[in-house]
Parts: sequence; structure tokens; C-alpha cells
Amino acid sequence: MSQQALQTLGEFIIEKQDDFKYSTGELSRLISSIRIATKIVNREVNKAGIADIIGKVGTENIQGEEQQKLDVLANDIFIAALSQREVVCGIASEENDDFIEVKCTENAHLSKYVVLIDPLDGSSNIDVNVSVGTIFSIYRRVSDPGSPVELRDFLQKGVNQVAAGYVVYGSSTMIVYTTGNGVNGFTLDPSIGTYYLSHKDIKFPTSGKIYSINEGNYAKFPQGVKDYIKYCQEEEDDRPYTSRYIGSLVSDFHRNMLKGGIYIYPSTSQSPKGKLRLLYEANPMAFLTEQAGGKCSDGFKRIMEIEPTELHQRIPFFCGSAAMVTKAEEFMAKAV
Ligand code: AHM
Ligand code: MG
Repeated sequence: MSQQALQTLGEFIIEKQDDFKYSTGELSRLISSIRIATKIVNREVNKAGIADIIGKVGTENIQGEEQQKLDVLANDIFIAALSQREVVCGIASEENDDFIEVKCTENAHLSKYVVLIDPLDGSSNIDVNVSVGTIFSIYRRVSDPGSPVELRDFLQKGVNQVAAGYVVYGSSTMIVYTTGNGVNGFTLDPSIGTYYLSHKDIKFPTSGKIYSINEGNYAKFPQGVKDYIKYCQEEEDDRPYTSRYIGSLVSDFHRNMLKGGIYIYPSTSQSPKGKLRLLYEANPMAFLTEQAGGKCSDGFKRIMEIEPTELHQRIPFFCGSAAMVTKAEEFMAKAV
């Protein structure tokens, strides 16, 4: 295929800028900054094996989990790329305890956007060469422009998202994002460092045959989830379904969105709120899911309508093909 015939992400961003009434180009610049950072992170992830930069740095993040060097590096890369370009007034990262106020210049202070980011999700997979990802979520600030950002600028419901997306650093590196007009995916040509539009207007198949859940935790799952797993395994109609779980949210999500499937990270008896974070993982994935025609809930209610109360809040997460999520919710409701 001739590369000249393909649209680059840069061209796509410029073309789509006109979709927004009264657009100032600020969101386009912000997405372009993310694009640049992903290429740098991609380079680091790719060379991780040979560069011997994998290892523990001896610090722990707010959730008390061990950080690996690449998490720290990816976090620094995104924060630098976003704060140096006058495109955001605040950044919250899964790797930082508190949000960051961006005040490097007067202009940046006036920016109307905040970004929430999980710079390197699934990082425990890096040292075994399994795909990892970046997840991001963009909101318009609610406090007055020009004043320092506040916690409430970040604690917004998912329905307020202006844009969200992820990068999968996989056998190919892809960026997939939405600004509320459907979901598009771009694949990186590493030889020239350019993303090309490869997956236009992605839609979740309405149903599917894949279920993704960490079944090692089965004994600790709520009864509704146990019942749904049993349903997935029954020999009836198009079942049993296929079990696929990478343990890297972005990769599991990406596969399910393209092939049809459901991803569940439920509450467990040990972690009643589950594992995934509402602001850094659940909400951006929920926005993408809904934009692709899928469904996303905490097992009972829509993820994007949940009022956040803290930056690192966790939430049970059911996400995927609409018919499959609806079915899982039926089992949850029956078991209450
Ligand atoms: P992380 O943000 O600490 O990397 O954790 C999130 C990851 C997800 O990518 C993945 O879906 C999940 O944790 C796997 O958790 P588990 O190993 O408990 O199944
Ligand atoms: Mg994460």
C-alpha cells in the first residue's frame, strides 16, 4: 500500500479541528503534544530489553505498588511534553500522589484543559516483553481560567470528557482516541516515526465470544460474576466463550473492541472497589467504549456518571460489547 495514500495523525488532527465550533486549536495542540510524547515513550519501551533500564527504583506509588523505571520515565516524558507546550493548566497522573499545576508561562496558566494520565499501564508486563499501554483523558477546567487549577477540575464525571484515548505499545504501536465523534486508530510506522490512520471509525461488535477476567481471583468474586463466568463456560448457543486475559488493560481492551468481547475487573472480597482507577483507567476506556457503540459499567450503573470523590479512586469495571455487558449486569442484579 502506498503511504502517500494514507492519512497521517497530524493531518487528521488538523482536519478534525474544524469539527469543533469556535475551536482555537488548543485541543489539537494538546493531542499533538500527546502524540509526540507517545513516540518518545515508544522508543524507550522498545529498547527496554537491551538498554537494561528495567528494574526497580525503590520507590512506591500512592497505591503502595512497586514502580518500575519505565513507569517513572514515561511519567516524566508525558509531564514534560504537556507542560512545556502551553497546552494544559494541570496534569494528574496515576504515578503522582497529587495533581500538578502547570505554571511555566503566563499562557499555560490560561489554558482551559486538564489531562489525567496513566503513563504506562500494565507495567508489570514489561520485563516479559508483553504489550503495555498509555491511557489519557482530557477535560475542560471548571475553575476560573487564569487562576491555579483546583482538585475539582480533575474530579469531574466521565461524561464531561472532551477527549480520551490510549496507546498500545504492542507488536505494532497504535494510538486510538476519541474527541466525541467516534473512535479512530492510528498505527505507527517506526521507520519514519509517523502514525497513519489504520482503523477508521472503530465499532465494538454488538456481541462477541471473548471474556477477559483474572479467574485466579474466582473465589473472591461476587456471586453475580461467578454466575456470569459459569454462563460464559456453558455449552449452549454460541457458548462456551473463549477466555483471553493478558493482564494489560489496554491490550485486553483493544483486542475485545476489534473482535467483540467483555473485560471485567470486579470487586473482590479483598478489594471491594476492585483494582482499576476511575479517573485514569475506567473513565477514558468508558468514553472510548461508548463512542465505539459498546457499554461500560461498574456492574450496575454507567461508569461515566459516577461522581468522583478522590484522584486515585478505584471502581469495579465491566466493559465491552453492549449485549455482553448487559448480560453480565443481569447476573449481577439477580445475585444481589
Ligand atoms: P497498573 O496500573 O498498576 O499497571 O495496573 C493495572 C493493570 C491493568 O492493565 C490490568 O488489566 C490489571 O492491572 C491486571 O491486574 P491483575 O494482575 O490483578 O489481573
Ligand atoms: Mg494503570
